Amino acid sequence: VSPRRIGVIGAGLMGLTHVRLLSGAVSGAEVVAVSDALPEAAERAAAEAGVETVHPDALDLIGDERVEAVVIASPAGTHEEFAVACIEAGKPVLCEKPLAETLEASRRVLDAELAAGRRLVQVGFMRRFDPGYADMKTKLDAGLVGRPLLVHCAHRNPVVPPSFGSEMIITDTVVHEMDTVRWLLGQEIVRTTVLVPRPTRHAAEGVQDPQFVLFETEDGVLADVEAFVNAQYAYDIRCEVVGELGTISLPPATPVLVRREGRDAAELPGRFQERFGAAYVNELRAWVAGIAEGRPAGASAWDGYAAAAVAEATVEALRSGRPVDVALDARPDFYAAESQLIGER
Ligand code: ISE
Repeated sequence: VSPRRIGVIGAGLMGLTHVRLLSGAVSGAEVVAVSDALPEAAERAAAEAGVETVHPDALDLIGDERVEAVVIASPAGTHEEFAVACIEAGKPVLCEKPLAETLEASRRVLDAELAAGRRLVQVGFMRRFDPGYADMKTKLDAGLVGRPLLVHCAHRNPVVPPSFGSEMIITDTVVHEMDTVRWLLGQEIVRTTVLVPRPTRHAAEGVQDPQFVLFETEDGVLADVEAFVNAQYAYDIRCEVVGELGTISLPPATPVLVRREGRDAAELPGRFQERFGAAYVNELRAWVAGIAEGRPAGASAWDGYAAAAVAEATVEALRSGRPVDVALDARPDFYAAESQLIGER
């Protein structure tokens, strides 16, 4: 079978990661075009991966008849325009999180897919493809610990750029737990609260870091998330589900323990690309396989829209210091049946 021809929009940190993984770790796919607002970035990515075509304009890449499917890894403010263009071109699209920059923009992408009547959008919530999280979901769904009651999460980055403000901690970092909690529990988040301790002196002036976020789900489960993006020591992700019969915890990312000179030391990841390397490969493999088999994989446009609704409410909770209800429309049946086919024109 000839490999699926992929176009990648964005040649920055994530775009380059996807170009490299699609070229080197995902059989059945080849990157045939790259675009970036900075031509030299696109040229560099293309040269490195042996990609034949560079499109200065992302819409030209989407319209390129050689491009069969698209990865969007450009800034969040461009996601709506490019995702809608892919839907209108009938091309499957893997859109990096978030689905779009605002709730309204996410709703417009959702409506475009509903109008097309085909599940073409997968959102890049890659933790669903992390082996540890996937095993947690399998054991939860098997009822091993009974009904979940509480979820405890920690999301620690060692450092972020000074431009990474208090609200980005919610929209760019905690957004992962918004999807993870919804996906693990199979429930929507209906209320959100943000509490703040005294800030770390390692955060930029005026940035509230850490933050303590509390989600309540539609069936009354409470999920707390410690978000700490200037934790200094490592990239450290924790997740524990507490059920009526026991708990299920994310395994440590440490592959090996080294004992020497009287110490027992574990190597901790320093960056999210390292901690979730397998998740990114698995996500791309599932996306490419899903296209070939005509069935969607991973987070849908609905999941991206629901995460945007939770993010909007959580930013409001941070600003107001009060609990905020999540304004979420009813989920269309189109997204209830997981077997929705991508189909081919
Ligand atoms: C980044 O965009 C990610 O996706 C990482 O998983 C997250 O830990 C980091 O805080 C984000 O900036």
